[in-house]
Amino acid sequence: MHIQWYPGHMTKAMRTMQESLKTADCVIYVLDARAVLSSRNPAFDKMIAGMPVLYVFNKCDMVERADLAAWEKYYRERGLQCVSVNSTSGKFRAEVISKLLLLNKPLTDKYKAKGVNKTVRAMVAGVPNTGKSTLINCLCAGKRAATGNRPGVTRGKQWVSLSAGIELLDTPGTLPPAFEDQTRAVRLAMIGSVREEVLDVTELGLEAIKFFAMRNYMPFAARYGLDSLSGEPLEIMDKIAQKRGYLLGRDAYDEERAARAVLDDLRKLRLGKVMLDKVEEIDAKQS
Ligand SMILES: Nc1nc2c(ncn2[C@@H]2O[C@H](COP(=O)(O)OP(=O)(O)OP(=O)(O)O)[C@@H](O)[C@H]2O)c(=O)[nH]1
Ligand SMILES: [Mg+2]
Repeated sequence: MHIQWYPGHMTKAMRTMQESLKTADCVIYVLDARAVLSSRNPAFDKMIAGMPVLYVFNKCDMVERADLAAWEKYYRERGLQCVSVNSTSGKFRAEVISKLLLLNKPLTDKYKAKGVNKTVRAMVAGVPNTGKSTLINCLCAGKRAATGNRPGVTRGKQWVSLSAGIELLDTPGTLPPAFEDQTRAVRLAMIGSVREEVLDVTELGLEAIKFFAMRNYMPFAARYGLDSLSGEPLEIMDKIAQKRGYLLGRDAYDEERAARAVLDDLRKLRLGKVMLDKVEEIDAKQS
């Protein structure tokens, strides 16, 4: 499968972000905890080079604690500030705010020396559907920014004031200009950051099956009553369709329906807490 998606509004969004960055002191970079690597946008990384960044591993409730701890260690060893968050819970609010203030301390101290209380302006950015607006609502302890479980909910610009001397700018999710790395593209699609209209759902389902087979992830086999994950992805998909009774006519399988079931199960945690990007994969690539 080859995912290629870069609609006009994305170019515009990137340009708007470049403009907004001029008035921002720092960036809150919201990554999906399931895909810490794939949800980085290299074009955006370039844009924010040199700025203070707080990396938020959001949706931490969707992965195992130990898997995410490996990413936290990886980031911290590189001197990067990160925090794991479940934005749908208020529990993480204080930690994020204190990390944000700490990140900006050199700046606020400089102003304080001149007798000025500087408001910290943070731009909240990330690929679509990572939970940027939900995080803002969580930090503001109230519903202010529009959210929804599909990519592309936030379109315009929205600055939100926090009582703690912080202002947040919500931005629309932006994808890398071209998906050079198809593994990354597939994983973004698996977590729901790519609009379904531009995807072949059956193909994506096959990619998901390929992923689980590669990991030999037995909870996947268990969910669909399969003995093993060996064989071609299409054979596995047909077995799932057969077990579920997803048929088209008398002897054809409804592969799209099987694909939808797999993707839905993955996104709703019915396959367990699946970490798509593992730190070891970077090491493997580099060695
Ligand atoms: N489980 C879980 N779900 C979350 C979390 N944060 C956000 N969500 C859900 O993820 C979906 C997307 O959230 P949004 O806040 O709209 O995401 P966004 O990044 O603003 O999306 P765009 O504006 O489309 O780029 C919603 O269904 C949220 O409820 C989290 O920490 N854990
Ligand atoms: Mg949003």
